[in-house]
Amino acid sequence: MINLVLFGPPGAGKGTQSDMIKEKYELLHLSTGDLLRGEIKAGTPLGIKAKELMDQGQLVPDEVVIGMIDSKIKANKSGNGFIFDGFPRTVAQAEALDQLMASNDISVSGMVALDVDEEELTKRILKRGETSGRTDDRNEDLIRARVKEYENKTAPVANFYDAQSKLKSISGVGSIEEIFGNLCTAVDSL
Ligand code: B4P
Repeated sequence: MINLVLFGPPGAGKGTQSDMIKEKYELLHLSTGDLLRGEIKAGTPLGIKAKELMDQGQLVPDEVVIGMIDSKIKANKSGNGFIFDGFPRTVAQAEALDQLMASNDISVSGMVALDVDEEELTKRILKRGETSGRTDDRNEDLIRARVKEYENKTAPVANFYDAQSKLKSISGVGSIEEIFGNLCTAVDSL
């Protein structure tokens, strides 16, 4: 069983690489961003609140995303494993994930971080915004706010896994196939 945390700043390519990783290793892909966008599309009270925060480049409260992930782990714990994309995004979420996994007799195998500089992130997200319809992709100020939120609240999550000797970093710049090759090497070594 492989339980992979794919980590990186907004626009680092987590979603892009997750789609390929889930096929190769037959993992269940859990993207909190996708789950939240599903709630927004369905017009649920959770989605309405989440949209407000996401449109300001802010994170959604920990208990909301932890609750969404909890039920998915319980329902799928007998499969080949999970790829967590965009989760955990705070140290509190990382602690909660460890507890959720332990209560299901499984554990996080490791985290792979995709390194990409801010200029490249901004370029990618603005380009995605031309077609994605995502209101959080629409301008540079908002993207900067998301990167700031990442630096303040999410970057410390890498230290959390590093302290458990579970962190590997690879470059997230280059062709999608090249990055996928390096990511598979990192996953195989977990
Ligand atoms: P997410 O949906 O996780 O979105 P993301 O960080 O923007 O994207 P990702 O890294 O997956 O980039 P992608 O592959 O698409 O989060 C959105 C929001 O939801 C957050 O801001 C937050 O408000 C909320 N949220 C989500 N999870 C949360 C949590 N756990 N706690 C609290 N709040 C949470 O790649 C980006 C673009 O780059 C794409 O267009 C892609 O085609 C392109 N690209 C990918 N790889 C490339 C490459 N190698 N070269 C060139 N372009 C590339």
